[in-house]
Amino acid sequence: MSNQKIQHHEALIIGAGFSGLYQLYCLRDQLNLDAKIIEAADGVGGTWYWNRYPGARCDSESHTYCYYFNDEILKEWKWSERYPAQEEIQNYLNYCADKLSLKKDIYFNERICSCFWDEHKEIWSLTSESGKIYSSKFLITAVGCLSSTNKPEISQLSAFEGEIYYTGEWPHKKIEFRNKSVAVIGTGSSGIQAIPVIAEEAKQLFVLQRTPNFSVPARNHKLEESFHSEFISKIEMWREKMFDSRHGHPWKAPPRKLCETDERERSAILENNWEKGGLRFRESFDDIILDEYSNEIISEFIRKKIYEIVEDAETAKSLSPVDHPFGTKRPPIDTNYFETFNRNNVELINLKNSPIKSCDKNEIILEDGKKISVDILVFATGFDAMTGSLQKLGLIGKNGIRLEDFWRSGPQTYLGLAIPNFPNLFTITGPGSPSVLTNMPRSIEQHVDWITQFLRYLMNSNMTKVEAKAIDAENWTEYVTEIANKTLMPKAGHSWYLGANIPGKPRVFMPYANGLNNYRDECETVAAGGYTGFKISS
Ligand code: NA7
Repeated sequence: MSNQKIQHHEALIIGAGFSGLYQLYCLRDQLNLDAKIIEAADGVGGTWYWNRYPGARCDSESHTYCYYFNDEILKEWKWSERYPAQEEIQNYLNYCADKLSLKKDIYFNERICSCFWDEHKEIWSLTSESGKIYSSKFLITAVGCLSSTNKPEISQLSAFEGEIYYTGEWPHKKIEFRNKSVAVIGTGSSGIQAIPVIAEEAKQLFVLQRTPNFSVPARNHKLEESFHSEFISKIEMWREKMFDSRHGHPWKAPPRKLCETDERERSAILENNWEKGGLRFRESFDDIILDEYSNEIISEFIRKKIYEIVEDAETAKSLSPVDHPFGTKRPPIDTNYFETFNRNNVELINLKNSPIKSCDKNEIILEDGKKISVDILVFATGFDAMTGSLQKLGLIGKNGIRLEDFWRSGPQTYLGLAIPNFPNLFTITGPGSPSVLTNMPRSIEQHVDWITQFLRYLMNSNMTKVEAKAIDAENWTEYVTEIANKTLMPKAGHSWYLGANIPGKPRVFMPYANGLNNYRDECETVAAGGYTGFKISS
């Protein structure tokens, strides 16, 4: 029996990104709980700590991609660009953590690999990879939805003698692409951001594309000095607009259907919004994700843009998505992505024609025998999204039930916030909540506020134990699927929303697709009813 010291706290939070930092602030400064964060990295930032690849940038607009719980922070921090780059977000989160004195309550460099519910003591017992043991009454996961890197198996990858990087775990140093031949595998958001930047430096860039993706120009730009003063004079307006929307962005699709709008008018609207750029383009009409005909028109609009931008017709064809409706996979926004394929040092390799077969010491070998000689291999191959990071925590609940077993046929949650058999555990932006379909800080604040309010309720009523009821979680999970099936979202058969990018992962549409505004109302109804769907005891 080890006599190792156990660090016990009233609440533990895993992860020091947007969600963990705000949750710590609420528990410590609002509820006066003894709460700590445990964080694998040596600094705060979460997703923005790890994703430092060239071109990494947020696709929400900066003045919306930040905390709204504290007006002083909103007033003090001035964003420099329409879309913040990774470094600026990382600096922002450091500034917030310092301002709120959060770092002193974070255990850094500690990666949790096992979380065990001790039924006898009614506490969570956590073990880190370094062997330290922590325990707490309440456990809150703030591990992010896109933080477990997908590292596809490629035959003979270990024989490759060049440099290998993963966008989701980018090294904390400048990577030199000059005079190098580089291959980027993957054309999701990360690849689409990294490719134009790497192309400017590398001697030769090969883009290895399995599935072409729709992308809309971001139209990023520096923000004028006057932007900030105007913005802070209307904080309440921005806040209301975001919380009242489906996506947590401060705009809404107007109540008009593409399929009912005549051709001239709809082209004018689409052209105008294409020029505005970014995620607003998708909100041109309110039936894009609901109506196949409308979606096909907007999809075709983007395909035409690709043909206009890309000079080589064969390349344009390969870059044009035809296998999924626009917006049913997370829609990237870009700076010069399609233009990059007009450069002499960039070559598109269509893996649909010939997949990767293997590697040798300085080459990637395709099934058709083609050999691509490279110095650097960049995997922009995404994440085991939404469930991967939770499962890596080694969660074991009541009666020894393991999370990976309980979720063998797909994640079961109640509101995306709690899991039956896992008492006193809350999952910020868990599967079954709007999360990745929204502007994340808005979903995070809604979840953290709700959890904080629930813990306050428990404390006020002298209750110490809470668990989601199995039947309510089953119903919620079915409901999440039903909602998704009313949209075109499940039609992107290979998307990570469905878990289809990870071999063997069950295909279940994981995020709640009925809008953050409606979701928030549903959570409020649960709270107002005395937390229906939960077993609460002392
Ligand atoms: P994504 O969107 O999952 O994109 C991953 C890309 O990698 C995508 O093009 C995949 O092709 C490709 N991929 C994955 N595995 C392979 C293999 N084995 N071979 C070839 N190509 C592969 O991840 P991102 O990091 O770009 O973006 C995720 C989110 O992070 C994004 O929405 C932002 O919010 C930040 P596929 O489409 O599966 O054929």
